[in-house]
Order: sequence, then C-alpha cells, then structure tokens
Amino acid sequence: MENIKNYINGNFHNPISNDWIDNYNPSNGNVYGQIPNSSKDDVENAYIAAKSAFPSWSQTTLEERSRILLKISEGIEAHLDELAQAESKDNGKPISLAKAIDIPRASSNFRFFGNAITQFASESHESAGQNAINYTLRQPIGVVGCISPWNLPLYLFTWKIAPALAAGNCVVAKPSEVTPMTAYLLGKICNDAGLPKGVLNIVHGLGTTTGQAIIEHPDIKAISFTGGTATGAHIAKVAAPMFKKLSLELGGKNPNIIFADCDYEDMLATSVRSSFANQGQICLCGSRIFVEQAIYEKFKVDFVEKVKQLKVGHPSESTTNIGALVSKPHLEKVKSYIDIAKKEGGTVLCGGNEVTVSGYENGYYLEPTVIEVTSDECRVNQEEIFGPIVTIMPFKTEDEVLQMANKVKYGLSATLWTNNLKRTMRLSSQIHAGIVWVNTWLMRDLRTPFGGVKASGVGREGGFEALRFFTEPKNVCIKY
Ligand code: TXE
Repeated sequence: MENIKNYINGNFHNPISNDWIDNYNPSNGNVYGQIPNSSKDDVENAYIAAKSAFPSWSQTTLEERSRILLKISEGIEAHLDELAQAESKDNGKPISLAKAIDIPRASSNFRFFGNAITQFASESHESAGQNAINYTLRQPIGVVGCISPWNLPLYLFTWKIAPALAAGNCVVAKPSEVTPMTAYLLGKICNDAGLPKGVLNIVHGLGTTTGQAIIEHPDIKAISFTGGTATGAHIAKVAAPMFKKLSLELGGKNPNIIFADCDYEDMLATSVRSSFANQGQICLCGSRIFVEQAIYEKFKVDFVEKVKQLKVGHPSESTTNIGALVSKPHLEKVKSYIDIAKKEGGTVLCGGNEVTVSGYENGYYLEPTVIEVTSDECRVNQEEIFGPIVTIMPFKTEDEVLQMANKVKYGLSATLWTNNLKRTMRLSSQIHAGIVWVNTWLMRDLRTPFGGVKASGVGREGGFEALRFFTEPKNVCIKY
C-alpha cells in the first residue's frame, strides 16, 4: 500500500485525527493506498508554518526566489518518469499523456514563474505641475490557499503554487483527494531544491473537511481554486464575506465551430484530440461540435471513423489513447448522460458503452462517444459532462452558430476552424469565452491570460495576471 502524508514545515506528518481515506487506482478499481483526511488542526499547523516562514520568504531577493523555483523545475524534470507513472496510476490517464503533457508542464510552470518574477515590475506616475510622484508597490499577500482538481493534478497544482511562491507568498495547498500522489511527491522535490521550510505546505483530504478548513481560515487571505462550478460558487459564498481575494477557474462547455473553408485534415485530427484528450476530462475540451451544413455529412462519417480507431486500454500501455476515467462515481455520472441524450432524441453514432479491459475488469473504462443531437438546448449540450462524450450538429449561418455557441451558462474557451479572416475577427470578438483558439486547440503561451467568463469563473491565471493576483498593489504618493 502506498500511504502518503501531509507536507508541513518541510516535514511529513500523519493527520492529527488519524483519519484516512482510500486512494483508488482507476485502471483496476483497487485501493492502492491511503491519504490523510486532514482536519482543521492540520490546516492550522500548515497555516502556522506558512505564517512563520512568510517574513523571511517575502524578503528573499527575486534572484534567490528565481533560483529556487528553477531548481524545483529541474527537480520535476529529473523525476519525470516517476511522476508520470504516479500521475497515470492515480488519474487513469495514459502514461504517454502524463509523460508528454502533465509532468513537463508542471516543470514549465515553475520555470516560467521563476523567470517571470525577475521581469515583473510596477508603475510610477508623475503628477505633472503638482510636484508629486506616485509609485505602485506590488507586495505579496501573505499566506494564500491553492486548491486544485483531479483532471490535470500536478499540472494545475503547480500552475497555482509557482506564481504564489514567486510573488513572495507562503502557501497552504490542497490537491484533489482523488489524485494526491504527485502533489505528495512534490514535497521532497521542494526540499531537495532548497525551498525553505514552511514556504509551501501540502495538506490532503476531502473538500468538505480539509478544503473547507482552508477557505474558511480567517488568516488565509486569498484562494486560488480550480474545479467544478458548484464548488466554486460555494467557495465564493464562504470567502466573499471574509473579503478574501478569489481566483476561480471552473467548468466549461466549449463550442468547436467548424466552417466548410477550414483546413479539413488538420481540423479533423485536432477535433479528435480536443474531444477526447485525457478521456475528455479537460475543462477546455471542445465538447459541443457545430459543423457548417455543407460539410456536415462528410464530417460525420470521417469523424466517427477516426473516433472508432481510438484504443481504450490500460493507462500503462503505450498504445492506449483512452485510459480509465478518474473514479467510479465520475464514470457513473458520465454514463448517465448517454441515457439522457437518448431520451432527448439524440443518436449515438459511436461508443456509448463501458469497456472491459482484460485483466482489469473493475477498471473505469468508457468508449469515446459521439452523439448527434437535433437541438442545442438539450441537456447533453448544456451541461458539463467532463468525460469522453461529444455532441455534433449542423449549422447554416454564422449568426445561428454564434447564438448556439453563446447559449450556455459557461464561457471558458472556444475553437474556431476557418480561413476567413473577417469571420475570425467577427466571431472571436462576439463569442462568450476567455480563450478562443483559431485553427488550433490547447496551444498555450503561459504569458497569456487564462480563464473564463459566466459560470466558468472569476479572474485570470497566467503570466503577469497571476503575479498581480498574488500581490496587493499599493500606491505611494510623495509631494516634493
Ligand atoms: O471538482 P470539485 P471535482 C468539473 C467537472 C467535474 C466537477 C466536479 O464537471 O465533474 O467539476 O469535479 C476541493 N471547500 N471539473 O469533484 O468538487 C476538492 O477537494 C474547499 C472542472 O474534481 O470542485 C478538490 O481538491 N475545497 C475542473 C477541488 O476542490 C473543496 C476540473 C475540486 O473539486 C470543497 C475538475 C469545499 N467545500 C472538475 N469541495 C476544471 N475547471 O478543470 C471540494 N473542494
């Protein structure tokens, strides 16, 4: 059994209450370890460690902070295989994906913010004619909370922690209880990199116990959260009256809009990826596919043929394209939408069935599923499923598809396939989303603002947006 511990003040500790929860391996449905279900007392100890470390860390020079963050980045890189194996085992994602995307991006997150902090500056404003100069300080907040989800565990965990540390804060962080392993392994990498004790503290446990203790802690001044919209709303309700700074990266139901003038083969290959990467468990997946009428029938045949070629298999197999879904409850939730779609008149063009992978009969496997819908207003087209299920339907005009694209409560990302420049500019400016990809998907420049509108969240991560979130601006005005 692989039991893990909390990482507090640079050391590893059991939960004070000695309360543990099972950690499942999605590929075979077995319990393979136990993780702390940390209580308020554990979170308080983590907070005290962070508070004690803050004076020194916030006064550490940018060069020294940068040096340590770059060493953490190198440490993640040096442990790529171990971390990728752990991620794949914990989440059910193919090992190929963990090795190519998840872990390299976790390393990039620390490298990017280790460099960005040495370039981060603030403004001054001369009040002409008044003999006054204003300068803006951007000071670290203090102890901040970082709470992350199970779909891209180390990738999203470090996406919050790296800028928080770079900006001079100390952190109480909680990964998802469903995928805690790589966060646990990060602790030793941080120690080896020379991160001072207490600067980063990692507590494990359920959202309702450990997560709740973090968001309601009176002295944890900012919360950076990625997860479901419902949980984001709950966090806002708790934190708002405490005047905490909030960054909420929530769910999505992203349109993939395909015009007849697109580069067809590139669109087709990328649309398979944007539909089913990570078993469709990425908030940025293009789960609603709208295709211009002129190529709809051709697309339907070609897309279904390509999806049928995707191999559902054990995550450790190099040939696996679709691994296991992250948990039994999530598999059941995703499966339920197939019945819902049928009841609403949808047609399952391929997939729709659980898969039994020989030798792993109790694993959580589902075929990649394409459902043709007759209306954009059906539940399967409105609600975030967060699994290997996409819908397709035709459209005739730009206005029609723009209306359908925007007619959901979410507004995270959108993908647009066209070579018509004016149409690109028109639609990109009118789509309700924080990110619009044109003729590509999931191409990421970490300097860009990342986040969504409406029920997809509040605030932006990435680049200087993240460093601004994790600092407090103060204007100093001097008359001379
Ligand atoms: O998210 P949760 P889950 C969507 C997706 C998924 C749904 C729920 O649709 O089906 O959200 O997924 C912690 N106080 N996304 O269960 O519950 C929790 O422990 C403080 C989209 O993963 O939001 C975990 O660490 N923390 C998303 C984290 O919040 C609490 C990616 C996320 O858990 C808490 C994942 C509380 N009261 C799911 N309750 C994306 N945007 O990428 C829970 N948590």
